[in-house]
Amino acid sequence: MHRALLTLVIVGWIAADPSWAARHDVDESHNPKADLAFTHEASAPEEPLTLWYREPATKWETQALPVGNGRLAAMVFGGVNNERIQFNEETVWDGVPTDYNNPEALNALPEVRRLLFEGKNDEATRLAGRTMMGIPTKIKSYQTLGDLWLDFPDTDKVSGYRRDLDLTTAISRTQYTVDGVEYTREVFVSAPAQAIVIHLNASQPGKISFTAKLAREKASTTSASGNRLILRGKLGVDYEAQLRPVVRGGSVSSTDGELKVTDADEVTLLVVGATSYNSATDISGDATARCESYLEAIGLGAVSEESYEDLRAAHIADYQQLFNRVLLDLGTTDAVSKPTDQRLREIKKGKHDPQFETLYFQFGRYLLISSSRDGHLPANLQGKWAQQYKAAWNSDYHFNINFQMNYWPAQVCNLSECHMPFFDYVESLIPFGEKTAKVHYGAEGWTLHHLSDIYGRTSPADGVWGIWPMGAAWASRDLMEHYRFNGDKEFLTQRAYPTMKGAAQFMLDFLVEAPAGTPAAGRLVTSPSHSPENAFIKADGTESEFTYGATMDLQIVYDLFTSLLEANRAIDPTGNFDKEFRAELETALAKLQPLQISSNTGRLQEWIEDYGEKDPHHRHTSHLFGLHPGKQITKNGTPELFEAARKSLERRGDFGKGWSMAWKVNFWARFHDGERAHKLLGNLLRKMTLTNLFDTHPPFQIDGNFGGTAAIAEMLLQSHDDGIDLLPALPSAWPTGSVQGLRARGGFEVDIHWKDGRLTRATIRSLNGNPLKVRYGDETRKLDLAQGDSFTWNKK
Ligand code: FUC
Repeated sequence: MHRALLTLVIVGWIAADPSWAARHDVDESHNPKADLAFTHEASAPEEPLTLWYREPATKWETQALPVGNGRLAAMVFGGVNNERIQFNEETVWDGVPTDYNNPEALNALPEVRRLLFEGKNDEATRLAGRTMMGIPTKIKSYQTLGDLWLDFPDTDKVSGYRRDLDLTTAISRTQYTVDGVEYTREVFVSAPAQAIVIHLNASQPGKISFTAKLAREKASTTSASGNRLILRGKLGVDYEAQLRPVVRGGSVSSTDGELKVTDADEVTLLVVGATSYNSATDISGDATARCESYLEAIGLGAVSEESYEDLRAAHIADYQQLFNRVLLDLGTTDAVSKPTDQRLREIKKGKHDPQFETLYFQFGRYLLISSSRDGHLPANLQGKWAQQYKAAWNSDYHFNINFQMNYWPAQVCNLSECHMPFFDYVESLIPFGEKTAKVHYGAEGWTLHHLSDIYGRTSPADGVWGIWPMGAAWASRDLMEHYRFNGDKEFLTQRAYPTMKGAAQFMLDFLVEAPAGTPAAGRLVTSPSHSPENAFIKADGTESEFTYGATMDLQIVYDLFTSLLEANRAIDPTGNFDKEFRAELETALAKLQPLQISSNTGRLQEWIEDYGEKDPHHRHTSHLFGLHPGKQITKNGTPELFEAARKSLERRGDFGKGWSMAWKVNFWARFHDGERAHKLLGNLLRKMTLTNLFDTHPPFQIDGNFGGTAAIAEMLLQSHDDGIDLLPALPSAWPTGSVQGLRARGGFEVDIHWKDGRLTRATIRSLNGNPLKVRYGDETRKLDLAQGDSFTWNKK
């Protein structure tokens, strides 16, 4: 019966638009014509930092290539008879501004705590599930804005086909020959022009003909006005996309919402998009006016080759001022001349291809620049690339690892500007988090739980595992990291300190003294608590995930409070700044429950009690937060905890979801174990990387890309442990190479060259004039460097 109904619906929909539906599948099986044979003879692009393929993409998730400018994003398929370019705008997000708080929560809190301390975890879970969740429990999804479809005259004779994505220019290119005419299509998303730019060219005049259509399966209308195509609709926000063609030669006309270009010499299509979203509480903007103003600002009148070249040059200049800052060379083999999908297949079979690791690293930097630009929203679970209406985990912001992992490469990979959207977004949540702190916990300061959207969600979501009020404390550490890397005192005073202080005020109220009879009696602990999103087995054999004082919480609190003390001293070394609050932090730190090493296993305990493990290989390795991204556990500072943490990591194993594996590479780098780090990096590439180099959870989730990129940097340079470590985890797979332009805490830019597995030369430029302490193996150098000066360590 369901099937019959579905058929009727589909038939009805096709009947409404027979021409379009007949030509296009709306799902990702938009195959190039079956009879189109690809000859696979195209040669490699000159630029080795290029992803390239000898057939068009047929699958959005695994094959299409991402382009973006931080606000707009697009996935390019590179079809010959028809092209699909799916696109997003960052605020096309279902839902409306909502007060998500639950006024019942606070009443239940004392009882939930009592039950947890008495070991009645099940009862606590049931009560908290009924009373402490935000309302509604779920958020809605980030969504696609639409598709641009281009239909070309059918051909079955194509040669020299290649599609690629050049990471040095952020341009995706499709090229092929039909009947002796060479066609070239370039797609990029310009930040200066705030538009998706599609340029079609041919080697002979008058050879470009196609129809273009904007489409969105759900909730939209499409129309043509003049020669402009318009797609319009409403979720909570109004959304709109407009396409304007700029054509040289031939003719252009529009009918039935389709644009027809005939016998043109050259065409540029400009696609802009916007919504009515202004802020988490205001969605009253004018999407149409925004689209029009974007197009007007571009101002291409009659089009000449020059005007496209100007747009292109402005885009490249804008992109390269970020991308060109870091160069990496891990060695090159013959594999570099092969298509990217073939290389990945060979890597899966065990082939060593170090340039592919460089490509993966630079792809991560590319993705961050393309999905996170100053003035816009930060990168979500899929960056900004989503073709769905209900994306996996709503393509939201997950604060119990995923969102923070997106930003791990930002500072060290010299993209500090791309970190700004994270800070802006986190700060925008403070007023909502203050309300949640009051309503749910009766606490001062601000808090947020394991996920959020663009409508100010800070209360617990999804299920009881969402009652994890640690998000603000963890996220605000990124602002401190920005200060550590850049030394910007104004940022520290005006932004980092107040954001962290608010998170700490909440924590000071939220922490409770564990009662007599519990293992932490008299100590401060969090309650309720989770070790995201793991469960445990108690001595009586019962299972739970809900407890008090999970190790990760204690580490996050330690990290936040010690960061605030560091910030306090940096703001005023004489000790006169915010004295009373500093004293409160010091008192609380002294009373905080310390980390526990299991007397049974020698491992760092994940829980306050030495519970049994429900899932020893669980994807989250939350209790090692203090090792990475935190710095509570270090080789020299806490050797016993360091050893215990290593045992915990061994126990978790060498596999995991994409992001989980990427985190483990970072952990092994912090253990200075280059071989193990490289082995897991290999696992990430072999098991969790799609042919377009997207990370997969599965499905596609971008955190693993960013975590993997950060991990490669972490293997070459670390700066969290009182000084700079050069090549702390260099694997034998990268015997000779160099990296230039990485950034280190303290305000340094670092170039490193190595040969036969040994450092040959490092140059460290001081950006802030801070004293330099740099280590290589057992050797340490300490120097005073003035701002702008550099130190070169020659070890030939
Ligand atoms: C966390 C993880 C899942 C997934 C989701 C987006 O909840 O546990 O594996 O990555 O975030």
